[in-house]
Amino acid sequence: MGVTLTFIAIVLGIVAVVYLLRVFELSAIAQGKKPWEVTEEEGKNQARLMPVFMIAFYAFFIWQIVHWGPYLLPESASKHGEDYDTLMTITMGLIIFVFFVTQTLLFYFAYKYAYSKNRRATYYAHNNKLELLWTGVPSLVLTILILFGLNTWNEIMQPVNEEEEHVLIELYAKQFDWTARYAGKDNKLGRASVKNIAGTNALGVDSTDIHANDDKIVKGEFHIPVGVPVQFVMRSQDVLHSAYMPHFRAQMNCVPGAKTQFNFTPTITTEEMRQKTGNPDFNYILLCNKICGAAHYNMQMDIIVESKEDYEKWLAEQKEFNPNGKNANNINEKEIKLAQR
Ligand SMILES: [Cu+2]
Repeated sequence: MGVTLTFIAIVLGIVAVVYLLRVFELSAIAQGKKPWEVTEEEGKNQARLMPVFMIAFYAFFIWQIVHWGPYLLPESASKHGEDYDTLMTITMGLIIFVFFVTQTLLFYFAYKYAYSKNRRATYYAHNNKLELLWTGVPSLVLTILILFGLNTWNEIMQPVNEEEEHVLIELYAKQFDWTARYAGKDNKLGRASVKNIAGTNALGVDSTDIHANDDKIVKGEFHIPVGVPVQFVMRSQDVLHSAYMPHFRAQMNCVPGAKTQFNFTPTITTEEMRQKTGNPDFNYILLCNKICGAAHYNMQMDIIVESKEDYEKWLAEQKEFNPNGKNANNINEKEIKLAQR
């Protein structure tokens, strides 16, 4: 009721203002004036307001940066994140520079060339040199930015070298939580399929695959070692999700029926980042960055970055998926026979 009354009051207020303006207009016409014509004095007043508005506009822009700046992400905690941030800084710097130049010109021209009875506009239809300049310069700058971006992208998306030491983790998404699966001693993830999902096996890991025996399934939080490349493989059970690890400048879609991947090398431990940010409760986080349903906001997992020794100690405490390797051998023999054919 209150909302309806407020709405009616606002509408009536607008109607009242419109009629009031109409009354002024009609009374001006009755006095022989032409209210739709802009006088030179009115034009000059508008022109004088231009620099005032420009300064207020710039002040607001700078205030926004200072006010919201502290809410931005802290420095990148992954190797590739530094290149990513450099690209971002250069792009933003360029945009802000162009913003100041073009807006200043815009306001200056509006001020300088306010209407004057004694001045006529020059008819100036075309200038090839100018056209070339303002097409050529932005094209060149954009081409350099795009090439720089493509190069950075290619480097980021390069999969981990299999020969080198690395950690292999599967991030499994479903409405509405994450599960991490470590590849275990053999550093190979066991096969998995939706057909195997049953009871406690929410990830559908194939217990007949020998590589699945030593896989370790972790919920709530997962750990990664500092300075070691981590290869992530993403899967989804139901809808599109997106694995988003903002502090590592990492994001990848999780697509039902397909595997996607992303890798990065963490460079700052959780403890170090707590000191850097001055926040003793700081935690790296894995979020879902696709609105995937009602409890999407709740889909997150903490990430702990620690020394290799601490990481290995933690991993050793986690349970293996199939410690006795009950059914595993059969399939292995079958696989060997298939391979021999
Ligand atoms: Cu989700």
